[in-house]
Amino acid sequence: MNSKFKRTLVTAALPYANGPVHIGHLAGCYLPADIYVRYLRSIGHDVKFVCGSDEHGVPITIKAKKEHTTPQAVVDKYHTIMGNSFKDFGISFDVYSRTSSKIHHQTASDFFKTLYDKNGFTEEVTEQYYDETAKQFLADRYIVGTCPKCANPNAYGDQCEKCGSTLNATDLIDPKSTLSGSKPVLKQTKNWFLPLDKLQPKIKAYIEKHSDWKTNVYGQCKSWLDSGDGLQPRAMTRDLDWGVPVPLKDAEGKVLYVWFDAPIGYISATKELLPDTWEDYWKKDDSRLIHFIGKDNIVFHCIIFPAMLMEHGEFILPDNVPANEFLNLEGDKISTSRNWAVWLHEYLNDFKNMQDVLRYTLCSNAPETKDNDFTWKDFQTKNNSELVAIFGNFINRTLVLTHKFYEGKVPEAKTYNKEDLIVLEELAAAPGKVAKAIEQFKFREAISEWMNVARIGNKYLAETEPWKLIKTDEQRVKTIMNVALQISCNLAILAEPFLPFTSKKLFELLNIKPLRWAAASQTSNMAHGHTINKDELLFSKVEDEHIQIQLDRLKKSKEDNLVNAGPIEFKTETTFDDFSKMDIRTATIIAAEAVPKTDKLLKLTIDTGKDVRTVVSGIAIYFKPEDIIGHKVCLLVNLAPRKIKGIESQGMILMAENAKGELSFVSPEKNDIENGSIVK
Ligand code: B3M
Ligand code: ZN
Repeated sequence: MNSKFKRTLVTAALPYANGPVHIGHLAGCYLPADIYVRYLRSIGHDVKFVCGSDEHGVPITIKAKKEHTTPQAVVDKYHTIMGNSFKDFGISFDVYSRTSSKIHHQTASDFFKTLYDKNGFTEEVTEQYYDETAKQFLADRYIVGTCPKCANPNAYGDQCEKCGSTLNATDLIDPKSTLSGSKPVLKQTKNWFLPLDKLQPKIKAYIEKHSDWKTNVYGQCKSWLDSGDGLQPRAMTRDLDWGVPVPLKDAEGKVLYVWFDAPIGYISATKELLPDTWEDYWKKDDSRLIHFIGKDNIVFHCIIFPAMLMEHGEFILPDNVPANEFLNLEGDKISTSRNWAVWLHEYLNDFKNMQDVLRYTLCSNAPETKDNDFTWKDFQTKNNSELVAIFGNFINRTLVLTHKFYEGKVPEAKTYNKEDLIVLEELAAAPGKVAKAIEQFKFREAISEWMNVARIGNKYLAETEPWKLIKTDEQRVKTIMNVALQISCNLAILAEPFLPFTSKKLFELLNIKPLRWAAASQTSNMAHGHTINKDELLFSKVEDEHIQIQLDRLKKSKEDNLVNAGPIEFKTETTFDDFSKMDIRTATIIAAEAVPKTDKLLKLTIDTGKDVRTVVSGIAIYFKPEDIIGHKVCLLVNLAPRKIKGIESQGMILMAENAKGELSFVSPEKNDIENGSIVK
């Protein structure tokens, strides 16, 4: 551990509270962060581990719309689900906070105000996209289009997930509203920008001081800084109604940009945890700030948040940002909307008390330097051939033989021979090797160094064969079993960061209180004469049928996705009475013209058989006026009239719309059916 630092604050990305946690999240940042923190605790370092739900931003409001509920209801639901499953999985946050909390609103609001008072923002009236149908500004994920940098057709208004660029919605080529599918219009509005262009030299100096960061992280930062036009000013406020209100007089209807408020969530969470001493972790030069994140969050943590902190002036800057790449599942990108994921809460339910098997699999296969794949087959192999066959087998043999030969009492090692000494030396060197790898954020290497200790133990027993030797050399067997018990104990110590449940159980079996890291360089933790507890299996085999259930579930997701190519869900049940209130008639379009100054609307003149009326319809993108004159349609005739662009619309024509937003008329099959016929 770098002794320059007296204390460390570790953060893990605040997950959006719009869905449960899956293995991609775990492998991306929560598991490595937890391993790191548990290790620091074990060496006695002063560390705090903070996280919480990210409850603002467009992903939440989109989810609320989709589920016909409020953003608050969405975040309440997922905050609880996520918090519980992290806890059950052994992610040992000191606090799991949330950004809709009062303390966070206050902290984020004050932070903004401080920057504002220091002239840290530029105030700009710019043209932002606006959805005329939904009557709202389109920020961030409300808008998709083609990325100007890599041509990905599904880039969001704030970021392209393909090339990682941060974008402004107005950069997108061919933008489309995700609310209505329509082409948005530009409308003027005032927002506050962080002048990243002006801050670029400072940010560059900061990044270049950290060339020791993981290559994937440092490389990404450098490429933004060095790319053609460098950093661009970025709006830190949005015209939305869900978020932390902008604390200024002339900012009604505006909230802080979610990526402005979310990282401040780390500060609020620390305040919540340590109301009196939180500043020690954020403001003292001998404190170290480390952000564990996934690769899609690099720019926000390495450039934007540090820029905010620099401008604020009172805070230390992140010392490291160990970001992982992505974890795929069975060869395919993990996707919430396609239900292509292993959900943590489902795993915990299907594999009771097997948290550590997933922790082991995810850690030994973590996407540390490149994207990686999780497969159920590999999960099974890691369990059966490593946890059961190497580690579990070694521990079990040791415990069983100790009971068999010595009624559970640790025998004394009087003299060591050469092979014992080699093993003991390797054992004493192990904590240093594991620690070094953890401190360098090389968790795969760290866990494999740990498993090596079990390998050494297994090999030792296999070569010394105490079960045979007991007949001829009782004294020698005492030494061997003593060594095996020391190995077992040190395995329990070193396992704690990775496999906390197993570590705890193993200490219980050994009948000793959990020991800290430093004890693992000793080879005498198990005192002779001490009685261990009855042996129990630490791991059992995962059978093919367990794996098959999971594979079948994924197969079903794939099939479901093929059937409903679109995410259109059915509405809730209604009654016949409600339906029969609608008066729908057959009718004919007799005239059509575009509504001036709009690109979506047509003014239609319609013959209902009883009267001729005007209907304004948002179909202009798909239909030209001249093509639809004479067309038979179904018309909702008793819809209350409403004014659209100053024209009174008297009814609504029925259209079919697919998931892509394409429209088709719903017309009577017989073209000569009389106008005014009832549709029922
Ligand atoms: N909620 C994005 C994510 O969940 C975002 C992270 C915030 S960290 C301050 O990937
Ligand atoms: Zn791109």
